Amino acid sequence: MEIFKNIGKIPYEGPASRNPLAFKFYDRDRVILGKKMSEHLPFAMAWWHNLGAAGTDMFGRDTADKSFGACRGTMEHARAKVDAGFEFMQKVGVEYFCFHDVDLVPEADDIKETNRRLDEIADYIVEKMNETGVRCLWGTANMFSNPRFMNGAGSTNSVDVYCFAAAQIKKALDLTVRFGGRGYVFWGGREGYETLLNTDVKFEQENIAALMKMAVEYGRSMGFKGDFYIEPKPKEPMKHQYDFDAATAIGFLRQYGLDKDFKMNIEANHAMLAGHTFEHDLRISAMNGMLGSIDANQGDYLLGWDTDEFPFDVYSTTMCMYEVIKAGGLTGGFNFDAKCRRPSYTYEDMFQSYVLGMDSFALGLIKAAKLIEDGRIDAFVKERYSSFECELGRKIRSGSATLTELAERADKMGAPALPGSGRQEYLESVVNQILFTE
Ligand code: XLS
Ligand code: NI
Ligand code: NI
Repeated sequence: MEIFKNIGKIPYEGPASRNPLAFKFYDRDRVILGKKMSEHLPFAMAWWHNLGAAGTDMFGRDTADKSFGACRGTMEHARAKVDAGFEFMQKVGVEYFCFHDVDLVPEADDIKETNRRLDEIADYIVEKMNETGVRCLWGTANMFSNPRFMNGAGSTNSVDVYCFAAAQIKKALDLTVRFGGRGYVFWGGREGYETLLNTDVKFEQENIAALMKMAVEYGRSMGFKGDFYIEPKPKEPMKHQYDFDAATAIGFLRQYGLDKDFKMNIEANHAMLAGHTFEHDLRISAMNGMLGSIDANQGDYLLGWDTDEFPFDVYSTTMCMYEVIKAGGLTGGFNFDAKCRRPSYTYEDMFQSYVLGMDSFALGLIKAAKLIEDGRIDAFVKERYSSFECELGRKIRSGSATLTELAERADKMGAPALPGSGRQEYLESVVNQILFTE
């Protein structure tokens, strides 16, 4: 049964089109830097936002109807969401989806019953995947919504809750493997604290690492070849979360010997909450060989929380794609962890949001490729460090210089010359020139 009856397949019509339900920039087969746009940009639909979120906020109930013709909270509704999701992905041309366990079925009190429901829906999802060619980007377990996780999952003070979390991870990994997922995500939703007065930080971090280690062992034992991801976020829901940003998460992974199996899943809005730009966390991940996947959304500088808006800021998508291209692409993809605004409650808005998000990233890709081909930024950066291209510079770089020989050079030079202009304003004007000309 067709759910989005008045909406057909979203076509590419080009920059001059005024059709709201057509792509202006996302032309999936267009080749950029030797690869198709669709290969540069493996987009994914987030099950929870697109098929679940209905506009509720702290002050008001749902504005959108996401029942898809079924009674919510039933297995009939779970199936209707599968129907809606696959129809949506096909019409909008998105080839991947991401899910939490509890996005797929209503959760029962007893995990055995939840798991039975998950198996039932997984059969149906696999059927749809085979029919359509849609694939799974990553899966995860929701270990933050249920009251049992009020003190965290891996960081909980209750050994029973810790075991329950382990059981959920085990099942979510089973499903991810069954769906052929590229990755498995740990977003530490409540892995943090409200006050140090009641918290043993070391104990909690060690337990989180132990849980991750067990997940890796289990996943690898059953043939999961993909990446595990940490999705850093500094706060919300907790006041302080342990996976504060990419640098913190990478340090944690190295400390506990998890860095070979894990990469980062960087969310734009989370980077902003950590006081960083999106591209900062991408750069830190990439230079450590740990840029895995992206949660593609954007935040609002006037609001201090995770607003999960659809990407609109082309400066940001351009700088993102600049980092991604330079890193050689993602092993994961671009998951729209984003939701329509509360007053955007129609089916058409759901599609319109994806048109906006996909077009914003397509534009970002086109412009980032131009920045790289243009070469002025790269040339400037290279030149900026060129003073190290001397014998002593090479010794410093290779780690064989001594403090004494550097001091000898300083003794001979008098005052060093100023290190050269950073030319930020010039570089920004280059970006604008590329952004606003054909
Ligand atoms: C919440 C996170 C969440 C993860 C998956 O802020 O972004 O949606 O992506 O659990
Ligand atoms: Ni996310
Ligand atoms: Ni988020």
